[in-house]
Amino acid sequence: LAALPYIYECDTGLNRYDPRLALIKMDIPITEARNPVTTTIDVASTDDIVQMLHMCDREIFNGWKQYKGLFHPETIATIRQISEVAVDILKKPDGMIVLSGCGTSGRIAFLIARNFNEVLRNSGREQCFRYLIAGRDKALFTSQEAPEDDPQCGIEMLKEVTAGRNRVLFIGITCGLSAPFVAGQLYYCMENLNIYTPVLLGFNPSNLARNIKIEKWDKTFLQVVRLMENKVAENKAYILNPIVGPEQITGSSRMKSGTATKILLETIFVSCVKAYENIPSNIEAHLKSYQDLCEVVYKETSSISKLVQLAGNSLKAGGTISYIGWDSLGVMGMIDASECPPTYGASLSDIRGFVETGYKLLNNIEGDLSPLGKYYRISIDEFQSDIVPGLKESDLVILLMKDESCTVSDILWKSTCQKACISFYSAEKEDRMDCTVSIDLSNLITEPLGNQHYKSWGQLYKELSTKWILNAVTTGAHILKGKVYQNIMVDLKVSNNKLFFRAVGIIQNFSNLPKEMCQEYLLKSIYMTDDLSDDLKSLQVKDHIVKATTMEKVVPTALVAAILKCKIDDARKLLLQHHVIRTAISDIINNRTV
Ligand code: F1P
Repeated sequence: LAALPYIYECDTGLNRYDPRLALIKMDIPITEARNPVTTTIDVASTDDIVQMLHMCDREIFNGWKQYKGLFHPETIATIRQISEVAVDILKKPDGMIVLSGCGTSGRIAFLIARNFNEVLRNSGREQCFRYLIAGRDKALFTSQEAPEDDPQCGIEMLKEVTAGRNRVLFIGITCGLSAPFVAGQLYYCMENLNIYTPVLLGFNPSNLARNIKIEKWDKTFLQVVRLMENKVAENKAYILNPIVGPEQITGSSRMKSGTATKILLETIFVSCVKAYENIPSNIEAHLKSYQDLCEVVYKETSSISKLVQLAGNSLKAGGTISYIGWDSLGVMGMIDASECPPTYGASLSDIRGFVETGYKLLNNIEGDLSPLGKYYRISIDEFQSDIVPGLKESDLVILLMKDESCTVSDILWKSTCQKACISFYSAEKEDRMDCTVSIDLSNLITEPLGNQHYKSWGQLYKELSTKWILNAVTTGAHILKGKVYQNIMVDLKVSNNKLFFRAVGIIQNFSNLPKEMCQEYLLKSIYMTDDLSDDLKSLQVKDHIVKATTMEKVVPTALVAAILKCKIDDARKLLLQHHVIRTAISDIINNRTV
């Protein structure tokens, strides 16, 4: 195993493992690199899993190698400048702030827009925040990754939401500096600088932005970044890209990058709202409060790891995990749950999030989506009617309680399922719970956050604490279920362009075959054939994605076939003999046979 490449080649096509370095080389995007801290996370104890997650989360604040981090003066100056633009927008009657992204980035955009609109509403001002997410509101709950690859779709949605506005701050979030949906929007903003101030928010150095052809477009993401850099020099655009280090599970940008997105956007807008009210703000101190929060949360490592164990037991036994959350903590649960199918190939029922009053609380653009089907029924009442009666001993329900007022009906208590809670108040530990993670925020030193309208600020810290804990729950549970090999999720869904090339990189990493051959194995697995016709080979990546999205175990099958140089059908049969992907892959790699 020691001889295995430390990194895998990603779609820049440049990086090759050099055993003498045994380090992540410069030309791999940081968000796609492997984190040395977690290479043995797949065989670690639950305590160690949580500790590794903690060490990696610390890198968000401590920085990564020689790169510019969160506390770098340049980062702080850019936050301040963007915040000033936002203040200017708040003062304009026709101003608008648009936060846009794909997958997790779009969901965080939604969360922030929702929260800050609430702050504006509470102080009697116009709610000028809007969110855009590729795939629209359905993508808030279920991954809709194909529209992520469509720059034109991004542009149309941006035009639609900003129609009639004369002053727009646009923040395009793409952790990997890679999403075509956002690239199109940034480009459109640059073409219309009289109205838009574009901001690119992500976590790679600019030169590592994706430089792969975007289908149906004539630019790569890197080219858009280069154009932006010219505008940055004229103060007409901003690039906010501190480096927070590689993800705990390779490429899983929902984790550290998602956290850093939330921190940065909140810092910008807390500072903006305060400046609007003439309250001075200290950006560095605000960032520091999140760093302290990280320690407060992980102080509870032993109870978090107990929760991870419960969640792992449930998934291993074929049970489900349900998050029941009050206020925006419910949104955090919903976000965490929605990421499991694309990240871990989980089913839609494996992990679900339910939110207090459902859509009424979400305040999403398209309103009530429950007619779309059972996975869109998200209120606590719907949980009680649809889910509780069928709960079994192997199922786990986690309550995300913001304060003492949170209660669930007695039917849940009568159920034989496992029950856990995350709470932020110092109530007696609920003795009906199988596990309680209690986070004490009372000693957290936060910057004075201004007048009474901001009493909800404390909620921001509760949200982030919840994100950290739930990310640990679902990451840890899937590791325990054997979905992760070393620190690579080998059973990912090939549901967009980035993931297609990530899959090719994974196959190359473990088979040491040339990239073209690895791509062929992936296609063979997608089309379940050993003979790829010229017609199939000539299709575009987007066509392969459409086919692959609906399929199971595409990457493991291709990987096994590539390692053993066997037929696709034989690879499938070999995998069927193993319940656990991790042991299948590790047996095959170690023995080159099973
Ligand atoms: C967007 C994203 C991720 C998701 C998956 C596919 O990434 O949807 O949120 O987990 O990796 O891509 P990005 O544009 O923020 O890099």
